[in-house]
Amino acid sequence: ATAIHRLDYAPPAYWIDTVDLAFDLDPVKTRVLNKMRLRRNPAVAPQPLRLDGEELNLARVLVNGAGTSFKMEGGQLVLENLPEGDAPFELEIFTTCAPAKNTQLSGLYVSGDTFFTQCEAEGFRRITYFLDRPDVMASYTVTLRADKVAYPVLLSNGNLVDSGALEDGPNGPRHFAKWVDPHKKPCYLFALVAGKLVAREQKIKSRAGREHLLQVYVRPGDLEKTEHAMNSLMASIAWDEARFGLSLDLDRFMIVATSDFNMGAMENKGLNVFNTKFVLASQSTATDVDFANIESVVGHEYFHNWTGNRVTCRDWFQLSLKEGLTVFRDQEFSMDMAGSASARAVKRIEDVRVLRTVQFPEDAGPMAHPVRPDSYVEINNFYTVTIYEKGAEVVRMQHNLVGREGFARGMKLYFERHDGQAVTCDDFAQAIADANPGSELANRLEPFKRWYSQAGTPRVRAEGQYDAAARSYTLTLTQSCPHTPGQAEKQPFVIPVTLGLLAPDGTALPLQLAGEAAPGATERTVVLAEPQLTLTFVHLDSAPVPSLLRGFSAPVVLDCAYSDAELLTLLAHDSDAFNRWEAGQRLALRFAINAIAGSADQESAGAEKPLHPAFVQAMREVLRHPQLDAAFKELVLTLPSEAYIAEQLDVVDPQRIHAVREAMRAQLADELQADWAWAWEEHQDCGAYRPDAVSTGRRALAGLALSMLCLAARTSGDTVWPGKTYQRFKTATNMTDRFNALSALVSSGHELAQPALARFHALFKDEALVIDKWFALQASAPDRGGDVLPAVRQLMKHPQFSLKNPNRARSVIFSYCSANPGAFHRADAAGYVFWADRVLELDALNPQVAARLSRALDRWRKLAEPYRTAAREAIARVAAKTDLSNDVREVVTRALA
Ligand code: HT7
Ligand code: ZN
Repeated sequence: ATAIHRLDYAPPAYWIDTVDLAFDLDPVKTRVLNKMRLRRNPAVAPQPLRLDGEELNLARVLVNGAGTSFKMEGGQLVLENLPEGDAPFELEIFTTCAPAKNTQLSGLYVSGDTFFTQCEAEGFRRITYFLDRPDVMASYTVTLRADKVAYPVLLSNGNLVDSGALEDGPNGPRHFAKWVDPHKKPCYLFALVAGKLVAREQKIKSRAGREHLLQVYVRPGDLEKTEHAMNSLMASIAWDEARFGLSLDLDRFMIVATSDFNMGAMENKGLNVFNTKFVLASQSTATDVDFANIESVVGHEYFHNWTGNRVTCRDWFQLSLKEGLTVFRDQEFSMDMAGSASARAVKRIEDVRVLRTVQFPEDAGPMAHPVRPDSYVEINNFYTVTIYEKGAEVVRMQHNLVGREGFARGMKLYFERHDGQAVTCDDFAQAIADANPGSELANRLEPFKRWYSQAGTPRVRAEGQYDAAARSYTLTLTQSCPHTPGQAEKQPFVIPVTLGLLAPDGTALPLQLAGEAAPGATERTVVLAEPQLTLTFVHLDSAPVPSLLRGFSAPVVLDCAYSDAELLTLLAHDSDAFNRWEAGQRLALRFAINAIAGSADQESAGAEKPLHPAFVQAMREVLRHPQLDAAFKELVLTLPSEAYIAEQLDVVDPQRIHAVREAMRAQLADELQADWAWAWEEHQDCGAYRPDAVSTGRRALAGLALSMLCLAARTSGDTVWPGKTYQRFKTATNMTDRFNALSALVSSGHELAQPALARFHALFKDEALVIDKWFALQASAPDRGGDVLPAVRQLMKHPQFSLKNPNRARSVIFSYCSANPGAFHRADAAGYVFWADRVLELDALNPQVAARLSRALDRWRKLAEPYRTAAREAIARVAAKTDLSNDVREVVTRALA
C-alpha cells in the first residue's frame, strides 16, 4: 500500500449531483442498484471516471441506459467512454455484497439480525462503486426492500416519503420504504438500518418554531434504557441553539444503537448510529461515567450536524476540522450542563488527563502526526487522540484568544462563508480570525496555524527571579519542541499562557508589568510567540509563587522548578482549580520519580513510603476540606496513572513504576485511614439516584474511600472494611456504587472478590454492557505474581467471549494490553506474545480494531531491558506476516522505523 499525501489533493474530475439507491436486503446477498447523475467538473482536464469499490460483485454498468465498456484498475472501476461535454449523464451500476460475511463492520453489515452501515471514512465503496471522497456532495434518494417479518423497520437518511407492501417473497411478505434526504452530503454520511427495532419518540419545537420528531431506536427490551439518551439529545439541541444559534435542520432525527461497532458512534445525516455503550443506561446497569459519556457522545454526534455535515472536510487530511471542533463543542456542552464553576473545572481536569496520558505519548511516539497530517496509508489509523483531543485544544486556544463572544462571531462567519461546502482547517481558522480583527489570533494567524502543521508537544520552561531591592519579579518563558517523524525542525508555536501570582500566604496578587500605569487584575493571558518571552512584574513585596498555564491554557509540557513548599502553597490556595489539582499531581509525580530512581535515601524505607509527610498532610486537608467539592477531591486524591508517570521518564521499567505507584497508594491508604473512613461515612449516601455533577462526585469520592479502606485492610489484616464493602456490593441500588465496591474488592485482591465476581455475573449475565465491565475489571486487575495473563486466557474461553464483537474484544484484550501495564509488561515476554497473537487473529476479522490494538506497544523504544528487546521481537513477528491489512501494516512499520 502506498501513502497518500495532502499536497497531492486535486478536485474531483466529476461531480455526482444525485444518487438513487435501491437495496434488496439479504444477509447473504444484498443487491444494490445505484443510479447516479454525474457531470464533468469543468475546472479539471477531461479524464476517465475512476470509481472506488471494495469487495463488491459487479453485475451491470449502464451509461444513459445503454451498456458501456469499463475496466478494473487497482480495485477501481474505470469508465473511459463517457459522453463528452458538460451535460449531465446517468450512470447505473448494479452490484451485490455479502453483509453477513462482513466482520470488518465497515460498509453494510449485520449485527444480531439487523442491518447497519458504517461509511466513514471509506466504507461506502464497500456498498457500491462511487467517488468515495468527502468533497463530492450529492442528493440521495434511497429505497429499501426487505422481508417484512425479519426487518419491520427500514431506515435511511432524511424523510420517509413512501412505504408499503411488495409482492410476497420466498420467506413471506416483503415491504419497502423510500427515504429522501433534503440535504446534499458526502457519501461517508450515508446510512441505512433495517431490523426488528423499537423507538422512544419525542416531539419537540425548536426556538425557531419548527417541529421535529426525535427517535431513539433499540432492540425490543432495551427501550427503558433510552431515557437518558433522549434527554441528552434534547439538551444538545437546545444548547446548540442557545450557544451558537444553530438549529436542527431536519424534520426527523434518529439515533439507532448497535452492539457491534468499531468506534463510539457515527453522525450519519439524520440517522446517527451508536455503539450501545453510548445509548443504553439505567441506574442499575450503567455507572455515572457511562451516563456522562452518553451525554457527551450524543452531544458530539448531534453537534456534527453542523460541524462536519453542513460544512464538511475537503479531504481526510482535514479530519480535525470536524473532529477537533466537535470535541471542543461537546466539551463545552458537558461543562455547561455540569453547571458550577467547580464542576466545569472537574470536566476540564478530566479532559486534560486524557490528553496528557494518551495524546502526549502519541505525539512523542512513532505515530506522531500533526493535527492536520501530511500523509497516511490507511485513514482509519488517523482517527486519533491528536486529531480529536489535540485538535480540540487548538480550537480552544482560538476560542480563548478571541473570547467567548468573538468565537461565536467567528462560527457565524464560518457558516456564512462555507455552509454546504467541503473545506479546510485553514478556512476555519481564517473565519475565526476575520470575525475578530485586531485580536491576538488575527494578529498572529500564520504562526498560530503551526499548531495544525507541526507535530509534537511543545515544552515551555519557566524561570522566575525575584529582585527584593527592585520589588520586581522577572519571569522568562522559553519554548522548544522535540523532533517528530519527518519533522526535525520546528518553528515557534503561538502559546497562550494564562497566569497569576500568589503571595507566600496564598493571596492572589494584582499583576502589574513594568511600564504599566496601574495594577491590573490578578490573572491575565500572555502570548509566547517567539522562542523566548521575558516579563517583569513590579510592586511585589516578596517572592511570589507563579501559577502558570491556568486552566491548561495550551497543550504543552510546562517545566518549572517549583520547590515542594511552592507546590504546597498552590495546592492549598490557588484560585485556579486546575492548577490546584496540578500542584498535587506535580508533587506526587516528584515522589514517584524519586522512588523509581531509587536514590540513596530511598533505598531502604523510601521505596515503601515514597510520599513525604507534608504531602500526606496536604492530601488530608484536601480530603477534609469543608468547601471543596467531592468530585474535585477525588481527582486530587487520585495519583497520576502509571502511563503518565512512564511518560516523564526516559527509560521505563513498567514493573518498577507499578510497584512504586502501588506503594504510594498503600501509603495514602494507611496513613489516611481515619480520613477515608470519615469520607466514606460522609459521602456514601447520595439519596435517590441522579447522575448530576454533585451526586456523581460524591459517589466517586465514596468509591475511592472504599478502595483505599480495602487496600489498608490488606496490610492490617482488618476484615471489617472488606466485609462492609461486600455488603455494599450486595445492597447497592445503582451500578456506580455496586461496581465501585466490586472494584475495591478486586483491586485489593481480597478473597471476597471471587464470590462477588460470581454474584455479579449471575445478576447481570444477560446485560451485554455489564458483562463487558465484568470482563474488563478482571483483565485490568492488579497483577499478583503474574496471575492476570492466565486469567485473561481463561476469560477468552468464557462462552460469552467473542473476538468478533469489538466491545467484548476491547473489554478483555485491550483492558489487559493497553490499560494494565503492570500485568502486561512481563519479564518473560508472555504479555507481548499474547498481544502479537491477538493482533494477528483480530486482523483477519477486523483490521480497524486490530490496528488499534497494535498500538499498545507504540512506546517500546523507551522500555528498559528485557522488555525492549522482547517488545521489538513481538512487533517484528507481527510485521513479518505477509498478508497483514494496510491498517496494521502501517502501525507496525512506523513502530519499527
Ligand atoms: N465521525 C465518526 C468516526 C467514526 C469512524 C471512523 C472510522 C471507522 C469507524 C467509525 N465510526 C465512527 C465518529 C465521531 O467522531 O463522531
Ligand atoms: Zn466526531
